[in-house]
Amino acid sequence: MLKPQTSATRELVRLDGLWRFALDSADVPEPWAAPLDTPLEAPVPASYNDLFTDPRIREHVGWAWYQRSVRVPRGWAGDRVIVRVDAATHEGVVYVDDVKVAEHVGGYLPFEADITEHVTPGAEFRLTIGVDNELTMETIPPGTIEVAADGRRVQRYFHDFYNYAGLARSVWLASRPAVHVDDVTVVTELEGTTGIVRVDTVVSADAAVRATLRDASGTVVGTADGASATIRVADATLWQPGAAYLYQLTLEALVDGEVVDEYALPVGIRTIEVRGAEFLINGEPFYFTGFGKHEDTAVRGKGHDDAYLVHDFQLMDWIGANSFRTAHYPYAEEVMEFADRHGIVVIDETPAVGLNLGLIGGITGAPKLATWSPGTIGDAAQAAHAQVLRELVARDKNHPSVVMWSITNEPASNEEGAREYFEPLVQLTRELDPSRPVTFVNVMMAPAGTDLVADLFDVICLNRYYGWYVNTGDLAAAEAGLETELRAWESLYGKPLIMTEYGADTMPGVHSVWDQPWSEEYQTAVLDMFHRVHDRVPALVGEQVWNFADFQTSAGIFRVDGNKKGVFTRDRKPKAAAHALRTRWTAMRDRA
Ligand code: GCB
Repeated sequence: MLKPQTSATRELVRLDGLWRFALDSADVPEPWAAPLDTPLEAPVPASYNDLFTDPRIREHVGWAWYQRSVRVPRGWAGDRVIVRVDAATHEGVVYVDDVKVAEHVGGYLPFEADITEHVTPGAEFRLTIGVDNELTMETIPPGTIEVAADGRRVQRYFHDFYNYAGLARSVWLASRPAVHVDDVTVVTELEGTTGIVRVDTVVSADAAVRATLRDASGTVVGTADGASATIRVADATLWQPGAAYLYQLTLEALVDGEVVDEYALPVGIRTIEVRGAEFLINGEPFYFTGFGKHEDTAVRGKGHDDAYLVHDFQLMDWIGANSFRTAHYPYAEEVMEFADRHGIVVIDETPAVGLNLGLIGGITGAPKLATWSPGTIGDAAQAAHAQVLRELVARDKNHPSVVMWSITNEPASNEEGAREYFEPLVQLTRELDPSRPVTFVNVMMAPAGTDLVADLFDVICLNRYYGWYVNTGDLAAAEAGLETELRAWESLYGKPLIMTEYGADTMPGVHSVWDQPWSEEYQTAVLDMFHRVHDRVPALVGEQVWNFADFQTSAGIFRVDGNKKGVFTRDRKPKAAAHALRTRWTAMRDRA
């Protein structure tokens, strides 16, 4: 599904702003059937949880309703009218007046509906969107719902970030010609200095296709006719980490020689290859520096915000980072486009986090459950996981910034059943996109030798907490343990390794001359210890600190108003470690 845009043949109205808002209630069985009778208004985009002071809203489990009226521009007569929801967490349903027009499961990927038959150009309609935040053993990510003694439903989940819900990204009304460009896949290769741009276009009906590629100054550098086209660009300017260059591809659908639709998308010419234990971008070894991030800010929750987008990328540039992982779910498309334009490398992750019931059991002392079983993570979750992969690749396949798919974070890859669960999903990812490597993020409890799936992947990502969850406060033991482990991965697989999480919770303002956990000095010392080991292990091709910034989690005694492993605070102030990282990473950047 292509992102809606304005073009010579398309128009777009952003439906962001304040919507009427209400929790689901037995008193109003059909909230879409009339104007919502509610004192509450909620902004779109934003998670709803932290907006209101009422704890029943923050901890609500189930459906919530957003509603507003929308006028269809009168000039849209003759076109298709589309509603597009960039994300509804975790399940969404859309009504136009009394008619259900769309349903979608999965909280971090877009969906749309053609509503032409239900609306009139020039007239208003009532748009109602329901969002359901429930996580079960059949959803990705998974969760369980318990019923408390007082009858309240309580959502439990196995991942370490708050279960924010709502319409956290934009909602759009779009026009599109009846005969239109429906999809496009762009893959680039290099032959010497010539860029090869392969373009596969899908049109909605019988129409001819014309592709035109322009350079950044607008000069046409190539054209091609047909749904399957190849454009050769002599002396191509490459999309490089830290030096983005984007060509502009315009696709036209033609009927009887007349242009009926036009769709444009930026194209970065670059190659990705895994060779032995190296990760190559444009044939050059690439070393990832940066972070596992989150979409998380005060008040907005996971609500997308362009000011934070710009500021976060500024801070990543300041600190010398060249990459990040979209931990632990696909991010807003605005983020991906920004990375494309600014040359930031992205490991694009699905929301398959928390597929590890032993892990949570270990921490809470609750009985351990087998992760991969019919009653826990079984066929239904696997089907949901496959669907998320299809939708993620469909959405993000054309971003030059995306260099690799991460299909899951910290699954129970040491438990029986892991291989049966993952093998078809890796296969599916490769079929969906043969042009990018596939990785997964390995958890500390499944080291080399006990992990059952790592050989299926091109690159092995590791989250390790030596010096924090193990060897707490003992950095000498931590250093020895980390090096021994990395050497084992290196010799067993011979594949590139990336440290996708390492770090320590840190309260800004806590200081110590000793190795004291929670102090700013200790966070720096843990990172320094990892860096000494990273520099000694050749197969280690990247380091992404956990986390870019502090973020909110569910309530618990392991967290102090959220996870404090940020190098920046939640409001983006640097802790001492930020300065140390800046020294290391800017020096590495200057040497590259
Ligand atoms: C992890 C998880 C991440 C947590 C982190 C932590 O391994 O991947 O989601 O937030 O550890 O801080 O415990």
